[in-house]
Amino acid sequence: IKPAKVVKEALDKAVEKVADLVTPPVPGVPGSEPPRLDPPTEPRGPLPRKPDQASPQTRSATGAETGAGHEVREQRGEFLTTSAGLRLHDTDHSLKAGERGPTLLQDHHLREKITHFDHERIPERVVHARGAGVHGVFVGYGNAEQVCRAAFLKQGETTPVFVRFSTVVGSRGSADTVRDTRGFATKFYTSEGNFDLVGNNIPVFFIQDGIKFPDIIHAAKPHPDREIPQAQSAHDTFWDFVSQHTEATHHVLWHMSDRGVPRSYRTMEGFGVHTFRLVNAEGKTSLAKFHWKPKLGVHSLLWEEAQLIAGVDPDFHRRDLFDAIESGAFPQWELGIQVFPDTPEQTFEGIDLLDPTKIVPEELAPVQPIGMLTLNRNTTNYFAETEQVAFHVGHLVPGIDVTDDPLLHARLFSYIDTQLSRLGGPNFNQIPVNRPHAPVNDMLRDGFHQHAVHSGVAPYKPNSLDGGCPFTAGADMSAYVEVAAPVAAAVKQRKSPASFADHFSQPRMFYRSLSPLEREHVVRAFTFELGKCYEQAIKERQLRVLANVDAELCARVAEGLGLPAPEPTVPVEEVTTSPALSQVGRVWPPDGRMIGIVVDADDPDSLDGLHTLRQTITAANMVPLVIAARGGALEEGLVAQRTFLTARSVEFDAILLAAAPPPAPDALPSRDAKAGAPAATVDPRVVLMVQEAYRHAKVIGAWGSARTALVEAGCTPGEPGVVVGENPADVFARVSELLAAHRVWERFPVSVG
Ligand code: HDE
Repeated sequence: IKPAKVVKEALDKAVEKVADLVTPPVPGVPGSEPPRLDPPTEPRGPLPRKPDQASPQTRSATGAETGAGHEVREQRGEFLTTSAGLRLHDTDHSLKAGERGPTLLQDHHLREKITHFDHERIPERVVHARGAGVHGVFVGYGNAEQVCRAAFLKQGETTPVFVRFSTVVGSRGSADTVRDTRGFATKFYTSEGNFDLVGNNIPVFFIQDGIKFPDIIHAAKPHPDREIPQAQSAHDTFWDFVSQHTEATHHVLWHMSDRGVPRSYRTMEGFGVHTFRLVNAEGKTSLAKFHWKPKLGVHSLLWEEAQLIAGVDPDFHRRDLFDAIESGAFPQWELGIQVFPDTPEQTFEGIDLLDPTKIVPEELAPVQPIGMLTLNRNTTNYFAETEQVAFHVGHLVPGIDVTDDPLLHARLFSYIDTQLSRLGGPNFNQIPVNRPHAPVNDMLRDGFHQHAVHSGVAPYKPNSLDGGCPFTAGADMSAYVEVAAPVAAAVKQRKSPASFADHFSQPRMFYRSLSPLEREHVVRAFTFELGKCYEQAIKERQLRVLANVDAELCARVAEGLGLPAPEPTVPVEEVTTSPALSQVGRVWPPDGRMIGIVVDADDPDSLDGLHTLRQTITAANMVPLVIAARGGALEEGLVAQRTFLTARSVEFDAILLAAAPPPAPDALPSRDAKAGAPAATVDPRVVLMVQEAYRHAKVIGAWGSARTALVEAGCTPGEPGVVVGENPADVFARVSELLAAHRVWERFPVSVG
């Protein structure tokens, strides 16, 4: 038996052992379910897995599903050891001269433990520091073969992926729901090598040329003198920059729209932003833009909700993603492409395809779905996977090539460079989460954190000593061959093409394509952000930019700031709108929504029908959460997962009232009580929950005596989105229908349009 075989067998056994440990219990199978000591107080009960999304487990058995051969370190070995494998006798007391010290320098375990701890942190990403990563699979539909030869797009081809969502500006510990662009980076571990699609949830970018990236980021990051504000664009330096750098205007419009505050990572679109060049098996090229379309629809928070959540649950998006996957409600996106002919001009309908501040409206070039992404496994270790994953726009596969977009070219440099300091050297592709699943046979050698023990003597080409190995592959053997795209004979210069000069018509198209209600949100966002600036000159300059976008937008923001609205400096021409840019007014599946159910722990009548209601909600792929004055078991099989102290309306998409619970002793005094008005009959925290849900245009349902709580909160039973009925089933049926629109938009003074 070869030693390598023994090691492999031992490793396989270890992996099996881990798999046993993480295999989820099978309800009803004796011995499979762990013994329960107390009624579960899990935040969310598991949702049934959808048949077409079945996965044996939510976490990968090998710890990271990161390719073959890496070691999984269990926390379960028999004895605690040092990193050199020495069994430890005591890890709580340092070695001292006598009980009272001093401590002896010879204590190797103390020094190793502390030294390692001292170096646990690595530099956070300079941008996109705050993120959440998960594993999944991508299945190609096959239809892309006409334009792209990439193997992972072939019909039925299943490719493991790792996706990391992120905010851009904030530090690693910042809140999830701040107004910001979101990163949507996908690593496809394809059979031909890794392909990284490093995109955002906004289809355009602040700058047209990568050389400006440090400028926009320095402007958006906290002020260098006192390092505030954290994870915000509402401050002077950001607006100072974008008000002078008008190519940012289109991105800024998206940033100020509802896209800047997504409801969930699961309800975000994703965009590759740049135009890529695709090549099919015959060598024919096309230009294309990548899109991710969420199956759950595109939904956002309201700004007030986003601000509340940043305090109530700063991990809101991260938790939402993790919980959804843990409970088997696997989020899905379709990958789509807009395809354009690869003409010498590289324009489409007059739009320069190399300008990353422009989109091509879907009405002009429909997004054609080419595959499905399903995220179905959470990480086992945040640091090992999410923190150490290294994406790179240069990780391409045969069939996908770059264009000359000057923003993309700077990125091609940046993404390796940044890992050298972030991940400590050039061998970051050997970190498990980054390892390709395709065989690697490079001639890169040595360097910090080298994991491979390379054999052979000739890591160079040509060589004869290693038999000339390895050989280069032909284009017909999945080798990557750059497209022989012509490069214009030109003089060297620091200049942008004239076709990059129009900075206002697309922002105008975006703004005017939104419903009145979404436009209202844009107006308020600008007014809020500029209202946080100290410098009058910056506000005035940004108003001059807005005047060139849309007179109404400019006038309304100016009014909010108490400043005069300036005249435009360019002709403000009519534009054709793109209805696909609006995210309201459509019907979406209500899957994954959080339904809060308020009960009275001391009133058994309020628990009537709740078992069935919870099952109905779960069967509809939504998540029921019972809220009571106190936690724990309410009756056999029914547990309060939230209390009036731990729940806040912003966590839920709809609130159901099964009771109007009286004020509990730990409730804060209400204003009414102070004013000497008749004592409140409903717990003030429930009243606040209903009032907030109402203000945030959420559906509210009540049955039986619970209607009192509605009335006490000032809601009129029967008005839009305030559903009353005799029993939970009828009320929930109506609530569920209304959730398809995401919110009760009629409740706002401005309509959806
Ligand atoms: Fe990035 N970007 N970027 N970026 N970017 C990084 O790479 C950079 C740009 C995006 O989850 C960094 O590994 C430059 C556009 C995402 O790990 C860094 C320029 C788009 C992520 C970097 C851009 C993105 C990054 C920081 C202008 C949307 C997070 C850490 C030329 C299409 C990836 C790292 C993750 C991360 C540089 C512009 C998306 C410094 C120089 C445009 C989603 O290399």
